[in-house]
Amino acid sequence: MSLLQDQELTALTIADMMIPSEKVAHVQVNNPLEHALLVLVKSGYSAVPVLDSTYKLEGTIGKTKILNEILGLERFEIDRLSDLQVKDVMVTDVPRVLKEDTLVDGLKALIDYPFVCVVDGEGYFDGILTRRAILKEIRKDIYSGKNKQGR
Ligand code: 4BW
Repeated sequence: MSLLQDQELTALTIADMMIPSEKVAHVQVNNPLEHALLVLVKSGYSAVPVLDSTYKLEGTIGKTKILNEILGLERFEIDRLSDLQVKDVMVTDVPRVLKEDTLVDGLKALIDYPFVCVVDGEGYFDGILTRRAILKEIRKDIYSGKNKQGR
């Protein structure tokens, strides 16, 4: 039985469930939009975090936002991919959680977003918490027998 299975679901922290920064695909604010689209297409993710050169979280960027930005009246204006930078298109108003926050804090944030960024007290990027990670913990709890009604 894993360490996490021994813990009460509500005792779990974000640190127990997050994907650490070194395993998260990301782009930087000054990257050309073309690079961001390449990262998104190659990784297969719909959206990824945007960081500055010191690894501080700046926002997120997604495929739909990029494609909308380069969509002209009748066609995609591909040249705009090299004219624009990530900072021109990214979303900055994104929720953040801390490693020490609880599963419930993460759950609340993930109702409206597929992933939420984890930062430290100074805003440096630590990783992401995904819906998949939370759902896996809830499934584990249901099948562990602690919550027999859920069977
Ligand atoms: O490459 C993939 N591998 C696996 N194992 N699953 C994937 C992959 N790409 C997509 N998925 C699945 C996951 O269940 O599709 C869901 C939606 O993907 P998304 O949003 O629309 O690209 C995935 O759900 P999730 O694991 O809960 O992840 C939620 C969102 O978190 C993803 C993506 O925007 C972001 N994300 C997840 N892992 C990431 C990441 N961003 C950067 N780097 C990572 N390692």
